[in-house]
Amino acid sequence: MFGPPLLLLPLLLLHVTLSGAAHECERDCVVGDNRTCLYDFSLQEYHTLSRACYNCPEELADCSREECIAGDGVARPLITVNRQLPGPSVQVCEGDRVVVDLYNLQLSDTATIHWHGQHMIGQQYYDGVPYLTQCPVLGGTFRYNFLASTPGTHLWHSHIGLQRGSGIFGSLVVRQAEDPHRGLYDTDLPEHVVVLNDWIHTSIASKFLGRHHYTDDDYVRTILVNGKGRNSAAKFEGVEEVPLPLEVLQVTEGLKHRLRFIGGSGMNCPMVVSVDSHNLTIIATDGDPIIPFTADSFVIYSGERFDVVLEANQPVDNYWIRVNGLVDCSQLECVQGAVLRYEGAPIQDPVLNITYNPSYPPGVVVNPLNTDGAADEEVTMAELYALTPSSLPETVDRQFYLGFDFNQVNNTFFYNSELYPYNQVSEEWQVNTPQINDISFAFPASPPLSQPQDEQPTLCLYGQDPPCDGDFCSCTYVLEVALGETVEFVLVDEGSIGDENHPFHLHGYNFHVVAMGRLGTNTTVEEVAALDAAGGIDRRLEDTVRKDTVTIPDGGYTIVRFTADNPGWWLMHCHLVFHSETGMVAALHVGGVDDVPPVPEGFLTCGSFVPDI
Ligand SMILES: [Cu+2]
Repeated sequence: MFGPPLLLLPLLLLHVTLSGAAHECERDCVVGDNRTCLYDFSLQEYHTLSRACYNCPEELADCSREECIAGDGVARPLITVNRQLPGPSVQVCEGDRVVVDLYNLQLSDTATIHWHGQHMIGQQYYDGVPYLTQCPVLGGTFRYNFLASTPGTHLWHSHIGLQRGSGIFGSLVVRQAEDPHRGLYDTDLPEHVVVLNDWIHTSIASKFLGRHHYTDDDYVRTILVNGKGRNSAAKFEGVEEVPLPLEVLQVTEGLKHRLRFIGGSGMNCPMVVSVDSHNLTIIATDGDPIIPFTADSFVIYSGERFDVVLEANQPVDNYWIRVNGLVDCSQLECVQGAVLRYEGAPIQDPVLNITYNPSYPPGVVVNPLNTDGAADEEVTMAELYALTPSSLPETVDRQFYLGFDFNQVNNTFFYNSELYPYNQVSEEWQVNTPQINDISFAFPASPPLSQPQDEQPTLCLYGQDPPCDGDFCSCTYVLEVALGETVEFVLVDEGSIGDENHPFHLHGYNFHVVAMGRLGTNTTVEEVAALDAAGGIDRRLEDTVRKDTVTIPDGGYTIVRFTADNPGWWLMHCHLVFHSETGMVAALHVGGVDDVPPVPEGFLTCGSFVPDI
């Protein structure tokens, strides 16, 4: 096997020859035309404003050079795929085979790639979750190979550590030859895929360690739109904002354009998206089509996707696409603009100012933060309608209550209960632990999916007492479900500390969102269960939207249902990297060993080595 230095040269040559041209799989989809789509992902440490940028940002034209990542004009280390931010856009047709060769060229870290939104039915081994579905990739090459069988707007990202928050993400779009919403828009352009992410001015590892082992905050600095933006925190940092070129979405007067928005954030940065003088007709979320719903703005959380139709029905001009950040994007007033430019409009920014405004624009907002859903102009995901009709049975086979919260415990990763316990340090040193049902998830030493013969001593099951070290409980927390059972999750954000929120993501499935509500700034699983038992929670069982990522309101609940028809080991977790990497995670285990395909020949293996002494 070749080591990384030998691989580097041919890879870079390949990327040079591919650059600029669209991938052959990025095309209008036609029935019967299915292709095998090959991609090379070279994952390596990198830096903004590297030598590829020449004189950027002093010379703004240099900022658009190939392999130059300008970010918001502030120098910082990051990790990239193919020296791009976001990484390469994978845009294919339903039924295409996607083959991605992952070359891990990092100095020491491992990698995996998760195909967020693809259900991976029959191809469970390529879901990309370390220590659950595969071993982490250290060196060499790992080939992902799957059929793009879940249509819609999705994303891919690293599932190792904090890498997703460091630049290892990109869009994954699966178009259909016969899209049920085809009549609603005139264009569905590859360049109208919009990846939104939060942005800081240090490495994500530095941010994480400063937050969890020192007294740093977890505030975000700004937002990027398809990797572009300006430093909206400049005034707080006492520096000049660099007028970098912004992302431009070109539209044509009189036409209806399908725009595909992707929530690529790593930290807690829900984003309010709106377009000046235009409303947005939402036609799909997380890949699944909905009955079109016209709104003035929507909020997108980490891991979510919204497809909207924008009708270019205003005078030819430039208009702001405004993205305002909430929660940890609010302290430093994170705001970013992209330009909606009509064909024929002057090449310049819109004349209006763009300043931070965390209020929803006048009119209707879809998917607002931490709402009880009572106000007419605030429309939650539980109130929209799927395009595909459905009628769920009144009862389910299995019901799970999952309480999400920050707990004041002596997490052994951050505290030593004898030397510096939680209660003996001052408040600025007290970092709280995100948990599900008071348990921090611990990954097993080897993946139960690909090494089913291995003993898993760290496993603990829902309903059983977890192992604890003092007040800190940690294990590989598993929800067991038989193949074909109907399942309900009552997701509760107890919200005892702060007004955050948790975007919940389930691998391998999408689920019906049957209820969402808020009791107050905090609640408990017991309180929600009592309210439910007293008939205080209405579940809608007809034509509910199906999602794979959904917000849980702080101090409230989101109730989701699905049929467990996809066997395997599926991660379910808060989609914020600081929360998931500190254990706000569980694993859904559906069916048995005989229900999944055999392990691919030569698949990576890993585990502990502890022979008898
Ligand atoms: Cu969270």
